[in-house]
Amino acid sequence: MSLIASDHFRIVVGLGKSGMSLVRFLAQQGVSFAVADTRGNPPELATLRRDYPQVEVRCGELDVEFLCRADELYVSPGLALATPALQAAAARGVKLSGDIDLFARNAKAPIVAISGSNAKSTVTTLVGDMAAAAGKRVAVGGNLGTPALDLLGDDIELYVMELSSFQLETTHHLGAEVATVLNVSEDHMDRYSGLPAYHLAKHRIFRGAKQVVVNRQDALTRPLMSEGQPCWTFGLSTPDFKAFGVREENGEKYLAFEFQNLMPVRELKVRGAHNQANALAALALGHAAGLPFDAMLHSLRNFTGLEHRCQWVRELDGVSYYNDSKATNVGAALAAIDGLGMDMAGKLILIAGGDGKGADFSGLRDSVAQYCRAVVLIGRDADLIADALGDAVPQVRAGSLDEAIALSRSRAEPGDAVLLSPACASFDMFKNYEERGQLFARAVEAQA
Ligand code: UMA
Ligand code: ADP
Repeated sequence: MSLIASDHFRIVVGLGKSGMSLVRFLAQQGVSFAVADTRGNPPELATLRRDYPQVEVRCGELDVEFLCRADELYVSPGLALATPALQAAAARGVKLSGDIDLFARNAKAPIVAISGSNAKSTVTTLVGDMAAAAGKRVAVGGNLGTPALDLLGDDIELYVMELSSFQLETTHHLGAEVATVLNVSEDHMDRYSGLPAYHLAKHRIFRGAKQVVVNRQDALTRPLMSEGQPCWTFGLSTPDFKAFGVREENGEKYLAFEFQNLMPVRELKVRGAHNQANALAALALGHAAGLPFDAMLHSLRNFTGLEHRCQWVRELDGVSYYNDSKATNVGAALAAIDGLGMDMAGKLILIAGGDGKGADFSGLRDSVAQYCRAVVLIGRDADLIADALGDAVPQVRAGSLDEAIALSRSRAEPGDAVLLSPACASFDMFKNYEERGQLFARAVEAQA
């Protein structure tokens, strides 16, 4: 049974992946709706016209009168709620919501909800793997991969959802079994008025959550909790009650729960302290969702990491090359620089730059000074990064990724690592971060 009123009229605003999943869902429920998109030719227009020719579509500038014909607008995550036409419709009493609200109302199995500035995809994938290893029929998606509404199914036993701040902005109630904000650092400052607004959007994930998971090393991840609400924590420090962390015994480091060692850290295949934190977060979420430790540890031992996240590409002339193209903000790049640099101070050549989304790059300066031999800057915001780094290390500019690789190669010495970790979005030079990472890996592999 659908949990949406059928006598109301809706408009789906945005016709990308989320918009198309809304169209499929609403059509299946027999709800009357139309579609609008600010673009002249949105990505799913041809699919919509082919599969749902009867649905009215308005492309181009949003028409407030048209929007006000609806009781409720389902706004795609790519469209800012501050868009004047949306605000005008809201002022006239039209409700603004999104696909995650509808998903939450219609999901019959428990939801593990994961947000954060970084590590969402890694932790979501890990928890999904853990649930599958435990024999659960699990659906994994959201901001990562399959849109939420396309995951709904009567046979699903657990939903593991990556949720972005954009999706959470339109989410009024989620009711997750367990929810977390993994970490909070500046991102998407071209869309938010500042860190407080971004933080508020992320914390909507806790609405109606039965249990929460908190990062002990990041106070901004801690929600306001009701009395008695179970709270599990994770962090790299020694764990106490209801906590996951790292314990050291006889010179060996272990992932641990409370006072019990779970597995040696060295058995993880993913590198860097940030990935130990990610493994602990996944364990905390999985434990809260009722997954057994043996299945979770089996998944952790086999997890080799996701593409474009601190991924080793090859060794050339004694130099290792890493693709961290998914580092689209300062926090992610710092995790890679610190994570790799810890074992090789002064031996990193960092390739950074692109579309900075209004970020403040000064946070990079100390780590770059400590761990990098040189920095090669690319893309639109190269000057902003150069100014923020000052004279921390030698810098050079490159007009293309190929040139950046050539310049890095000429500066690297045996034992060094070249790290593409841009701290920026890719849209000024590439289709997306995947294309940037693939072109980097291919160019590195082609080097003779
Ligand atoms: N757009 C318009 N006019 C519109 C609607 C959208 O110009 O009327 C533009 C937006 O500015 C945006 C682009 O179209 O740049 C895509 O927006 P969309 O809302 O149509 O996107 P979808 O195809 O529905 O994809 C969205 C998520 N995209 C964004 O949040 C920008 C996808 O996350 C997600 O996988 C998908 O829903 C399914 O849930 C991608 C992403 O980049 C991976 N997310 C950001 C991130 O991870 O940093 C938040
Ligand atoms: P998201 O889905 O939140 O973007 P990903 O798992 O795709 O997260 O990783 C994005 C970037 O963040 C990658 O560059 C990765 O190396 C980096 N990263 C991974 N884990 C962490 C962490 N715990 N803290 C900060 N950065 C991280």
